[in-house]
Amino acid sequence: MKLEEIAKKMCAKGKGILAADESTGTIAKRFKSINVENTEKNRLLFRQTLFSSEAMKKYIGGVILFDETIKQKTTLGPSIPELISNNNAIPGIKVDKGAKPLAGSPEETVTEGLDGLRERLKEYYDLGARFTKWRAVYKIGSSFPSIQSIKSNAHALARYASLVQEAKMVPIVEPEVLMDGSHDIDKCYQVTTDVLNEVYNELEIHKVDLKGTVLKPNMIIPGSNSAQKSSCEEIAKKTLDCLKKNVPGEVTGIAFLSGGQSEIESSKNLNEINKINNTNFLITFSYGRGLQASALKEFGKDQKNQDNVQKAFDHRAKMNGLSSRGEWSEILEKEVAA
Ligand code: 5MM
Repeated sequence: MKLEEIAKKMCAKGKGILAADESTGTIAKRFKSINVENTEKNRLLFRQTLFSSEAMKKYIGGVILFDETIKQKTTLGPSIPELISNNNAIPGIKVDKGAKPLAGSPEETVTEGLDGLRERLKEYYDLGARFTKWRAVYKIGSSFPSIQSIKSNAHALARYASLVQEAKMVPIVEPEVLMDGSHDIDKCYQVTTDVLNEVYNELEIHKVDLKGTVLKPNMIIPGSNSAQKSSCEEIAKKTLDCLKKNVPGEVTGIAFLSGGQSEIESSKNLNEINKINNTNFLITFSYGRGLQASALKEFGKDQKNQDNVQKAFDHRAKMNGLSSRGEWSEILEKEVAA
């Protein structure tokens, strides 16, 4: 498949991406919150339960995996990437090695993982991956993000994306401006503008074909400790405006991260964005917490009750599928949940 076709399939109307690429440390935190032991067996059980649910075929275009997961064989027979492909979704892989302190500005981070990436990409392609993800993280503060952080992360994202296309996979480019802080929505807009400009400047220098990429950005929202509360209409308007002004029109898909918003907030905001989307971008979700929080709770109650875990996941995936069409409503949210 051509890269553009892969990107279109990942973000097809009514579908989105499941971010299940929590590294061992992050999944440890998630499991601790539900009192589940962080063992390889439990990680496999939780993830294969999600990947074999009804929602996969209908609402999920792609799944982002972690290195351990893409190499696992399920207890159902197929390998994890086979299980995902059998459900008509595309397996993808997180290839960065995490955000590390940035020398010269150690309170900020730069994402590492370029060394040996060409070789790792070949291995992941052979395991069935057809897209990848790299996440850069920017924090907002009185003197953050620094120019150094904006430039170094954009450069790494572009070198990553270029290598991924060489390996015939679609790069998800994820520049995440964190929600942490007491900044207002306009500060988020301004920082996201600066970040996106530098990212697309570097992608152009590194000859990345934008049609074969998916952007995974944050929405434009006030900081999580801000006194300001914005309506979903304002969030949608400012987010779409920021994307229209700063993302080149050739980009095929835009799949948001949930970034610490609640499940309902992230569905509601995505829905509002799609209601007013007058661009050619396929706009959808690439949620981790926004898709898994309720399913994780059910898993905490009883790891053997796969039906309840799948029911919770199916519901969230369906709600976000509706949001990707601008067809979600609070009535539907309650009706289906009941
Ligand atoms: C699922 O979490 C991903 C992995 O995080 P770590 O590398 O820190 O373990 C994360 O990159 C995720 O894909 C994005 O941040 C979006 O997830 P949310 O939960 O914000 O939708």
